[in-house]
Amino acid sequence: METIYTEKHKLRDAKTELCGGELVEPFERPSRAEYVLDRVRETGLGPVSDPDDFGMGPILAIHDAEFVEFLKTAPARWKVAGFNGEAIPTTWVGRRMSHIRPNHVEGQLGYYALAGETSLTEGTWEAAYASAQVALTGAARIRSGAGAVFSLCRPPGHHATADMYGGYCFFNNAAISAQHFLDHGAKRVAILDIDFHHGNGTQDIFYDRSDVLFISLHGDPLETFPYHLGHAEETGSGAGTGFNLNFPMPPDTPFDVWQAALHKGLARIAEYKPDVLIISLGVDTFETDPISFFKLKSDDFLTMGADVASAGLPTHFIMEGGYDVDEIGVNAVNVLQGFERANAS
Ligand code: SP5
Ligand code: ZN
Repeated sequence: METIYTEKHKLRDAKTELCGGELVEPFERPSRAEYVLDRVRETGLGPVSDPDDFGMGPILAIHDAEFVEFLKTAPARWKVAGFNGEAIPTTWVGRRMSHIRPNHVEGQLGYYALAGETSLTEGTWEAAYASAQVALTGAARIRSGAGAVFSLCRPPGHHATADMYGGYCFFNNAAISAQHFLDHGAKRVAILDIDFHHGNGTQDIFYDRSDVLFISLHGDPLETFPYHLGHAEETGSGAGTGFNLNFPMPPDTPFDVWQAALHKGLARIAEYKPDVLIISLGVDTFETDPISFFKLKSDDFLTMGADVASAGLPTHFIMEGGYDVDEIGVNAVNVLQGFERANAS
């Protein structure tokens, strides 16, 4: 399987994350992608290629233009406003407050952030742009006939909505990939999100549409990030009713329980008959992930890869989360190797 990767992810290198009332070293750090790349090379998974440049068009097919401009300019504007730390929101649009966009950069952070842990920094926009190009290049390979591709995206994307960033995400790589397939002849795309956290951004972007089926397995939002979306009752709206499927699960969920939800999701995908399957691949379901609470073991990632292969679809793997950095390479590549071994046998 080919991997798409660029070193430009290193431009996303925040020094601070707001965590438990302290500013700590971010969990989402450059070494994550390095360890995954090392493991891709060590296992001989396949060639590693640079992304092509598809420009802003496919990003703007998903994201609001003023939001994109805000991400690009906010770090410099934050400095000009006289602030010394990295840009983090201090306000939110609370219930019954106005959705009029403020002029001041501090107010705009509150307007565009869906979470406060993610600092905006110089370089973030360029890294997020490159991450989207990685996903677009992976999608193009599938369109050219590849059976499976691994887009080693960083920063991740599944928490980003059309006009909100947060949860370490800026551009929604999976959504950008899905729309790219639809704009080039696909009729139906399924996105299966197996990151520990609910893919609130992807759900929100496609919530009223039937041309994208969104399925997410995740920690119950009553107990964990992103807290305010991801309940089982969220099944889509309007034309999208029945095309959104959430499987929230409680603390300490072991693999057999998680896998039963995966099988239900795969059954729905089989019924939907998509032209292509996108996997939002987070490995923060791992038992020692520092910010998550599922109990999956490294070998379980091989099994889930084989299960995904049983769908028999062109499959675009897009990297999302995973914060036990020492094990992220083994766990992520195990999914891909499990997929490939199942296809070979
Ligand atoms: C892409 C992705 O996986 N994003 C996850 C964003 C999670 N952000 C909130 C992290 C909260 C960390 N709290 C620390 C708890 C330590 N036990
Ligand atoms: Zn996650």
